[in-house]
Amino acid sequence: MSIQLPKGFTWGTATASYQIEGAVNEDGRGTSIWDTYSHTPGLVLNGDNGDVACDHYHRWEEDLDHLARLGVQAYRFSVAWPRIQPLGAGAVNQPGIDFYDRLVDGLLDRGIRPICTLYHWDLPQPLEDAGGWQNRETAYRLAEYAQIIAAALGDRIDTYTTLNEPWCSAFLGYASGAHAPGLTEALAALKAAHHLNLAHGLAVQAIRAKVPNTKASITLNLHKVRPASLAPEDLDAVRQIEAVGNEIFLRPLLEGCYPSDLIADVADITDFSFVQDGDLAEIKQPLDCLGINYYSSSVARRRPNDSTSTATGGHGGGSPWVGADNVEFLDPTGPLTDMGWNIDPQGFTELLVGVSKRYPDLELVVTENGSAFPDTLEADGSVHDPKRVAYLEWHAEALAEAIRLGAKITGYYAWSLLDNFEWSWGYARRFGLIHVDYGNGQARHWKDSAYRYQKLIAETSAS
Ligand code: IFM
Repeated sequence: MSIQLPKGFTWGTATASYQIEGAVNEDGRGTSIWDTYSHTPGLVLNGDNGDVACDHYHRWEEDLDHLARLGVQAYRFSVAWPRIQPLGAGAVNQPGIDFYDRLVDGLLDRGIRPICTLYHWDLPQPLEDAGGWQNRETAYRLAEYAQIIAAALGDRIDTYTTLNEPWCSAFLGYASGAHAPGLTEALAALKAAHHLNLAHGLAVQAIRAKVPNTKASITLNLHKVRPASLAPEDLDAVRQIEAVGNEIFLRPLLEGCYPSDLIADVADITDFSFVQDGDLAEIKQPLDCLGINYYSSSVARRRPNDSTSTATGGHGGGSPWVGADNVEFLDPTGPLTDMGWNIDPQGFTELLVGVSKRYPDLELVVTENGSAFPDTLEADGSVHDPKRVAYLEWHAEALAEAIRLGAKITGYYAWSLLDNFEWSWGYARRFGLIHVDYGNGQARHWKDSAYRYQKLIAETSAS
């Protein structure tokens, strides 16, 4: 495989606090909605939780050494809000700040640029008790927390990302119930989406007020959906999914409006009166780059009248596809990952090129891409993961193809540095380049895919 990338292209890996840190009761950390959710019997596979996870809180130096050995230029991590403000508001917990302070300095000492996500789903539980993302006030709390982090970490951070995948926070958290806090209410999810958008806009302003020259961003998991046929009703099914899956974020963030077709699709649920005067101006802040996470694609169609399909494109009790009850997803085809997701590098290229065509001045960064497969740790410490290696190579080629076709992409972050807590799938799904031996003190072992990524970075980063 030989790929061409622009000079200065950034290779990195990504992780998230609750998925790797553990140490949930240490140094004054408060409780998050994922502590509550994962400790509720029956919600997470095998009863797993993030109490220990990869024990990154104690092993962070070793993990940074792995990053250095991989040769990445940047590392995308998230800050656990409950470590910084255990109650989600007011008093700051200095030991929490100190942890990220050390982490950031540790990255810089190794020549790795820190990319900091403020919110990767671990909302302080007291904020959820007050309504969580359904409550407009939570947006203001995120801005306050953003200001604290910006003041503490300042210009040592290369890029601040306000939110990771707000679609998941809103629609898996409040509509399908597959994620914390586990609600299944369509209106709650729509309110949450708006308040997340507002939180982003307020947080960007708070960050820039403290660190004027830093880069500000947000990461979206944009859905690549194809129609089952060219029939108008199937094309409309795709439009519906894109409206509530993508446009509900892209349009307010980048164009300062909610799309009229989305408003019509959900008219039975809400009149959008939760959007207050001035909100859209707060939300539409100039972005230095847009993060895009991509794993797979799907095929949608108008649900036939006699359909008995329960395929909703999500998991959990309800459907995340608010306002799209008349849409169904076809079962994925071809080789699937351990998540049951298809493998569609061409969809990756198309998605990136499509967004770049719409927003030609906007820099794009692939903030997550990767695959889960079952792994075997051999007696000699090796892990042979040819499927993950192939997934990585295909998507690196697809990325290069998108750039060749004109997409303005400046970085790629492999998900994930380590095997970790895969939310409602617990530890039963492994996305890491590096194997974590949970039964054996969380020992780290490089998989073949880690060696492959190291080689790819070395080959494409040579000056
Ligand atoms: O593990 C998650 C991550 O937290 C957010 N993006 C998708 C990944 C794989 O499901």
